[in-house]
Amino acid sequence: MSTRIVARQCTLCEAHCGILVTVEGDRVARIEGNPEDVLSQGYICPKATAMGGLHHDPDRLRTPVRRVGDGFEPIGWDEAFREIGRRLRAIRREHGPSAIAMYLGNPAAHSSSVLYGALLRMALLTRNFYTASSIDQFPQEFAAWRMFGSNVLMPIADIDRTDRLVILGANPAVSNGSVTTMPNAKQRIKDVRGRGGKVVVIDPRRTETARLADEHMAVVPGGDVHLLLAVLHVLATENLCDEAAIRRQCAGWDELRALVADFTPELAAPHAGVDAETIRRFAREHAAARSAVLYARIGVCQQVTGTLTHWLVNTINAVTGNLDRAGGQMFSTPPVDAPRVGKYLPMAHGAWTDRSGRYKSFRSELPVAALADEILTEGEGQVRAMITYAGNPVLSTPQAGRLDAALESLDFYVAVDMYITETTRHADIILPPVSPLEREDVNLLFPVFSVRNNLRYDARVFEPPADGLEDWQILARMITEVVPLPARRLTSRALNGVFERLSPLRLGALGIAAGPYGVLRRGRKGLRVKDVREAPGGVDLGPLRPRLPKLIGTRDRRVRIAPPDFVTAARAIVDDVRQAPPAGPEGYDLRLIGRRHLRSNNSWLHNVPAMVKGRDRCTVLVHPADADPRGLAAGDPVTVSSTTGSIVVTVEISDDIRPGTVAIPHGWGHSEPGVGWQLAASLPGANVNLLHDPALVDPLSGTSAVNNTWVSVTATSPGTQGRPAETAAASAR
Ligand SMILES: Nc1nc2c(c(=O)[nH]1)N[C@H]1C(S)=C(S)[C@@H](COP(=O)(O)OP(=O)(O)OC[C@H]3O[C@@H](n4cnc5c(=O)[nH]c(N)nc54)[C@H](O)[C@@H]3O)O[C@H]1N2
Ligand SMILES: Nc1nc2c(c(=O)[nH]1)N[C@H]1C(S)=C(S)[C@@H](COP(=O)(O)OP(=O)(O)OC[C@H]3O[C@@H](n4cnc5c(=O)[nH]c(N)nc54)[C@H](O)[C@@H]3O)O[C@H]1N2
Ligand code: SF4
Ligand SMILES: [Mo]
Repeated sequence: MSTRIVARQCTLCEAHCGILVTVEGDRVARIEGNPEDVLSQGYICPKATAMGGLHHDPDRLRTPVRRVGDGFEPIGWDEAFREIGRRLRAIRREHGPSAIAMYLGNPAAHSSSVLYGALLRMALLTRNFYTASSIDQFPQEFAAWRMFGSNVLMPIADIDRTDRLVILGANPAVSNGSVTTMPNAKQRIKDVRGRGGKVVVIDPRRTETARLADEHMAVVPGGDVHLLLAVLHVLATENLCDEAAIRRQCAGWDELRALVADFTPELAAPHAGVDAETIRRFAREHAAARSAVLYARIGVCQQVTGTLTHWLVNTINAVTGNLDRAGGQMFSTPPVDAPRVGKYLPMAHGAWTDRSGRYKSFRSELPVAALADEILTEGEGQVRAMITYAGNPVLSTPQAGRLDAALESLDFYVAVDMYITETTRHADIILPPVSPLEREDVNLLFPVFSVRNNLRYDARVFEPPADGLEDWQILARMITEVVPLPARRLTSRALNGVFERLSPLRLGALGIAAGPYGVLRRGRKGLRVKDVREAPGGVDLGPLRPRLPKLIGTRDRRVRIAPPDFVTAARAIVDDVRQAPPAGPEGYDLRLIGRRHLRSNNSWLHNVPAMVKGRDRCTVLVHPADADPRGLAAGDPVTVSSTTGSIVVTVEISDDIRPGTVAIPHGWGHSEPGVGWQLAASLPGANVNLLHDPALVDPLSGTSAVNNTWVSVTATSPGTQGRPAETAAASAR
């Protein structure tokens, strides 16, 4: 049996760790870390082996399928594309372009095929475009856009050089970093302390990351905004800021100082759940550090205060002189210089809204919270057809249990996915791409957010099957089907011919050639795709370098630290601070937040045996002080209810979680009829998004505030475990 080893990356999460895949015959025998990888240096997490599990998974679709009755039957590619074109064009003719909605999910961003996803979105000319970003990093993009003039300019925490790392609402010891690509985050965090620095984690749960830190501050969910406003108060009133940096870089200091003038730690404490003395000490220590950086991620994004919190994070970094300097918050210089061109992208917040007028478009898309309504609400502008690409919104977005019915009601639904999931089971046609190990790629997105500038390469481990298509090829064919073409029979073939020559890899090579390291700038010494192909660990392009003020998209090239709409929204918080913190609706006395597990990745690794062996993962974590009065014992099935819905899961008791708060992971609840992932369907767990009210969003960015749900937890009778209980909203609406 022949044995070979192929170097590439694991593309499951943003870390994109370098892996060495040992292939024996036609099977993956082993996946190990690649010690030569310039960013991950041999590190992998337990999920890496899932790359093999996915490839060999018998439940993974290998051919397009068409719905017949309650099941699916194989169908040829040409027939599938013809049918898709015919149906989508007819719907557009009759109801207009916005009758076709598109949803783009997280794994799309992990291959360059996403470029074709963006092109398809443009070809559709629909207002109904949705992505997972509006339950993820939208607040970060929104804050970056208003402060730096471009949504691409989400600053990166320079954690490899900082003397003080403060992490809010992120658990990189498990997630390995997001919007700051940092493979082996655990070691990088330990290294901060190893070189004499300090690490502070602000999180309602004593997380795996908090355990690595010097200090853990168990903030109340959503209390970060109070905490940070009070920190700013101390920094401003005790003259602890870097005035020279503020004069050089920022605009709005006077407004900001006025805003926080009376916002004392004593007033903030009951809202933040952190005592005043700790807040004062935190601010002083932060200002005294040689370099210091606040790094915040989705824990605070998924809050009604998501954008405000990210604004305050960036602002504190700026006013303490830690923006655009080593050890602070920085911007990358990636091979395709997205940070430089980002400011030319149209953001046009509110260019259109959903039909209710509640959700504004941002970045040319609508918040996903509007999706079920846009399909179900009858009348002018109703969505009649849907395309999903690499997403599982039935499990990953709050829709009050209505998205199943909504998808089922569509005239036509086509999914680009390799599994029959809770979402794609409603499709008329499913188009599966080849497995990740069958594609060749150079990912140009994550170097934009990496802790070091780099370029890395994904080699094919297996040749794709003769009739296999990559995502971009599938999407290109769909573009051909939906763009208006004269003499379609003749011209569509010509257009396909053009697309086939424009693989994302080729387009990427052009981008690299024109980029800061490329042959067009550096001549013959410039970086080419060929160079990374020949460097099995990729190419290191050095540490992050200062890039301001040039990069900034604001007119005077200054950082807006007091955007008027942010100040107005914060003013309301300041004005209300003397009132008692809000309580939940009658009968709901616990706050629900999310949680991620090292062997799980959102909704879609649960069919790989090595990822789900061992204990039930979809448990509700409850503090003993909350479990005891409710008579809950570890391992009991319990009913978790909100005003929106209710589910049954197993209880886990731990003092790692802040009293009054409970945590449940998302992406579970696979036992719906008709799903194709057999192993996943056999597992316990329920869909936590049935509990979250879709109407609860960050009012600035429209991001779903899923870390802000009031719930009750009650003992339940055994035997109902793992099944969604009755969904209140499904009957109420
Ligand atoms: N309550 C709650 N909800 C959350 C979150 C939370 O913390 N709490 N987190 C949110 C976040 S951060 C995210 S990113 C979203 C994720 O939400 P989604 O992106 O909607 O869903 P995923 O679970 O990532 O599902 C990915 C789908 O893509 C398919 N897929 C995988 N690889 C490929 C590929 O290469 N090509 C194609 N065509 N398909 C592929 C998989 O089979 C799967 O069906 O969930 C969000 N939802
Ligand atoms: N193993 C694994 N890795 C992953 C993923 C996965 O599903 N599994 N998903 C990937 C994806 S798509 C993403 S976007 C990233 C996300 O990466 P992270 O942002 O690191 O995500 P989480 O692990 O959900 O961490 C969020 C933290 O916020 C805390 N939190 C909740 N509410 C609040 C609050 O109000 N304030 C504060 N301060 N903290 C709060 C939670 O307790 C939790 O510890 O992870 C990626 N990596
Ligand atoms: S951290 Fe794990 S899942 Fe993420 S890229 Fe690295 S090995 Fe893959
Ligand atoms: Mo995400």
